[in-house]
Formats: sequence, structure tokens, C-alpha cells
Amino acid sequence: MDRVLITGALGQLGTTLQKVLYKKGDFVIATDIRDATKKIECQYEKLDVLSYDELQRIVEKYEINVIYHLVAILSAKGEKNPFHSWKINMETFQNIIDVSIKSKIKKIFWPSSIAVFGKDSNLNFVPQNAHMNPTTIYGVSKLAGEKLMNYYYHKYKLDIRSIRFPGIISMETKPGGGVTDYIIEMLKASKKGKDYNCFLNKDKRLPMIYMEDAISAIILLMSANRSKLTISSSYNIKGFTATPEEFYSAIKSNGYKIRINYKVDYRQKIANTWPEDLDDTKARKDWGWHPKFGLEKTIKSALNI
Ligand code: AKB
Repeated sequence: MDRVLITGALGQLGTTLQKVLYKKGDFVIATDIRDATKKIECQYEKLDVLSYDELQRIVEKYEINVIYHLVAILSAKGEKNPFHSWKINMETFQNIIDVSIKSKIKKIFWPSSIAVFGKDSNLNFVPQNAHMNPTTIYGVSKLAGEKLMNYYYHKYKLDIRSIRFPGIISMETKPGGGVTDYIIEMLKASKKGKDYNCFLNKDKRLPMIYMEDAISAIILLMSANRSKLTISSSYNIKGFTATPEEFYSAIKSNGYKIRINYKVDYRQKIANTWPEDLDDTKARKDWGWHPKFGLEKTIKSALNI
């Protein structure tokens, strides 16, 4: 049984991951910077990962051996205050790395993102080892984190594993400041029968993944034998690709009668530097990645149809 610490456990990924790992039988301590307002099944502690001492205290107190470090300020929100975003995204990661080396943590999971890519990444089908010139501070911090993973693996054999997540679709939490959040807003508006103003252009194609698949990917990667992993930074994965208009058609064909207005804003410029599609064959080959949710199945599940 692993003794797991999750940081950012009240965020989009953390909210689902803590439940799944707890049900799987791990000892789980969920943490976040704020008090938990909803009931949490596993143990919960308020933790600011910028505080090295607090982090170390919790790791020692609960004899943690695996960490899922999910704290992050996402792409669109990050642009409002780049200095603060860098601090949150990078200093927390450095603290996790430092504590993990000292406390001999067995494995760490840290999510990267398709935000690491940029215009020269061959955006119509981004390879695993693309040129990466990110355009947001979020993307820059994720790319720096990928370099750190690789560095600390070679220097101290620190086992950090990572996935470059596309837009994750889930209904449990509020949208958290990402560019791909438009689909979550669209789904939530549909459920309420409200029209929706989409901030991306109707034809902007992006890779997406349903939460259930995102969680299975994390579990598969974390349970893989390290010797099978040929990438010591982050793996490309996707569930499927879609445009706002394709999502809208799928929602309509399931009986939701809302209207969409396209009111493009600064987030379109960010999305224009992200992949339309990407190559995830390395993840398939190295640790058996295989998505179960396509567009139609995602929409049905998200809308409980
Ligand atoms: C965002 O839109 O910022 C995130 C991401 C793709 O990493 N969902």
C-alpha cells in the first residue's frame, strides 16, 4: 500500500484523483491551500506548498512515500500575473523535489501540459520530441519543470513521472482558469439550459481528454516499471480532438437546445499556439496508454445521459 500525498487536491484533477486512489486502497492525505468545503473521504490537511517546513512536516508526520503534486496556476489565469504564476508553479515544484530527495520519496507524479508547445511544434500533429517555445508563463513553467524532472532523474535518480495533459473534461469542479475550460463552461451552461458565449473560435481544434481517461493514464503511468519508460520528461497523450462547434453539435444532438455565440477574446491567441493533434504512440508503447472516451461518449457521460 502506498502512502500518498496529493497537493492541489481541491482542483480539477485532485478532486477526482483523491477519491480514486483512496478507493483503490492507498493511504491518502489530500492537501490544498484552502479549507475543504465539501466532505472528503480521505484525510485532509490545509497546506501551502510554498512553505518548505510545512510540506516536510506533513511528509514526515504521515510517512509519505508517493507524491502527486497538482498545484498550478493555469494558462489563461497565469497571464494576469506572470511573476506570481511562476512562483506558484515553480517554487512549489522545487520544494516537492527537495523534500522528496531528503525524505527518499519513491515516486512523484507531476502534470505537464500541451501548453509547452508553440508555433514551431508542428501543431497539426505534434511529435513527442517537438521543438518547444511556449507562449504563456504557464507553458514556460511546465517546460522548465520538464527539464527539472529530467535533471533530477539523472542527478539523484529521483523518479518523477509526467503527462502533457490536453484539455481535461470533467463536471465536478468549477473551471479553473484554463483555455480549454470553454468546454466545461459550455457543458455547465447546457445543463442549466442557458446560452453560452464561447471565447474561442468555432473551428479551433484542440486535443481533449475525459477525466476518467486522465485518471487511468496517471494510474497506468505510475504503476509502470521505470525500466519501461523511455522518456524521462513528460509523455504526450490525448483522448480525442474537437472544435467548439463539434462539441456544440454533439450537445445539441443529445437534446440540449442552447445557443452558442462566438465572442473570441485573448484566449484564442493562446489556443493558436497549441496543438490541433498530437502523437501519443510513445505513451501507448511504453505504458499501455489507451483512451476509452471519444467525443460522443464524453458528452454523454458529462451530461449523465
Ligand atoms: C489550460 O487550458 O490551461 C489547461 C491545460 C491544457 O493545461 N487545461
